[in-house]
Amino acid sequence: MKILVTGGAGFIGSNFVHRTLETHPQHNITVLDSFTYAANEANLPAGIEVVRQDICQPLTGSFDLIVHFAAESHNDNSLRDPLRFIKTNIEGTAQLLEYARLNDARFHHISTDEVFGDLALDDPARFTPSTPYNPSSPYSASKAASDHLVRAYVRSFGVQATISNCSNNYGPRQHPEKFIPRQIINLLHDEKPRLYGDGLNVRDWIHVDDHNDAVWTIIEQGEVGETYLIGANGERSNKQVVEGLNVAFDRDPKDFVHVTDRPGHDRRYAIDPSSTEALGWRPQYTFARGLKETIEWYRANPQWWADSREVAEETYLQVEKELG
Ligand code: NAD
Ligand code: TDX
Repeated sequence: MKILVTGGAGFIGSNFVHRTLETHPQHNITVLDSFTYAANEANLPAGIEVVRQDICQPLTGSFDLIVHFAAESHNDNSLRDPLRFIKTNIEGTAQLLEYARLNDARFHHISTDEVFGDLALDDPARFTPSTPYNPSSPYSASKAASDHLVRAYVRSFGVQATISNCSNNYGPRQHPEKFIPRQIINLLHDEKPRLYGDGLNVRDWIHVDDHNDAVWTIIEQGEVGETYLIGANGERSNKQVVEGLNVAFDRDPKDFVHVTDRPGHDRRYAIDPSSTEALGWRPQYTFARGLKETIEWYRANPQWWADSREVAEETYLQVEKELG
């Protein structure tokens, strides 16, 4: 197949490209990316074909399959500049769906568990494909809208599309603005991890390779028109994650600081992954192994994160001042 990977220079998309070269070398990959602040040239394997283009522009060329990762992906940014999220995540997805409609291309849409809103800490429920949508931030609302567009194109035009909603990813090549890399890099500088609010918010962590293997399972085994939820039974509070990181750096587990909370901060996400497990997929990573390898990756690649970390920390400083 000729595969177009949108957002292939970002975190999950680039890991998908690397993984696909290992596990599905028979396919031909093109990356489409507009190289926003979130992209990194060094994420791309040598020799890969790249189209530098905004997904809001009409797509040309001939592709059998589009795997659509490109998005504005950071909640904190969506609180400062929501319209950028509406444009890329909604209009950009619609533009790619038009290509799929007119060219009869298979489409896989990468989405997030955040479309379902949040759960209370003591709620026994987890998200399933039939959980009603209830997004909280401009980011998650724009992802929810993009999911609705995919379903509308399946129903109205017969586009051959599937959707996956995954929980929080971690692993190599994740931008230093995100929680786990930010704290690892703080610790590499002998600085304390920074927890929003009380630190009791829960995220359901999955290693990026497990996510991408699930995406391939859905592309190959999934039913067109269906939605699949991807998660690795990895619920942990942010405080637990930070304590584990401190231990990995031989520090006092309680040596972190609380900073002003994110406005509208979702309390808990939790995925019931049985829809994807029914296709035969299982996660391979334990959180302990994944975190250890991720720490080692950041330790070994300071040139990859030095510049983007500086910019991200300047922005965080500004946000902390604004939020008081
Ligand atoms: P990322 O921010 O690391 O990468 C996004 C990539 O998209 C970047 O390379 C960027 O340059 C590109 N991009 C952004 N706007 C573009 C535009 N208008 N045109 C072309 N390219 C553009 O994001 P990520 O964490 O890798 O997330 C990838 C996808 O996975 C997103 O759709 C996100 O909603 C979804 N997702 C992420 C997570 C997570 O934990 N990170 C979890 C579930 C789902
Ligand atoms: O410094 C921090 N301290 C902190 O406590 C940062 C950056 C974050 N946090 C908290 C906020 C969240 O509860 O950690 C948790 C994770 O934060 P993020 O890495 O910003 O991720 P989140 O907002 O949960 O969203 C992520 O998962 C779902 C991705 O960024 C989204 O793209 C994906 O859809």
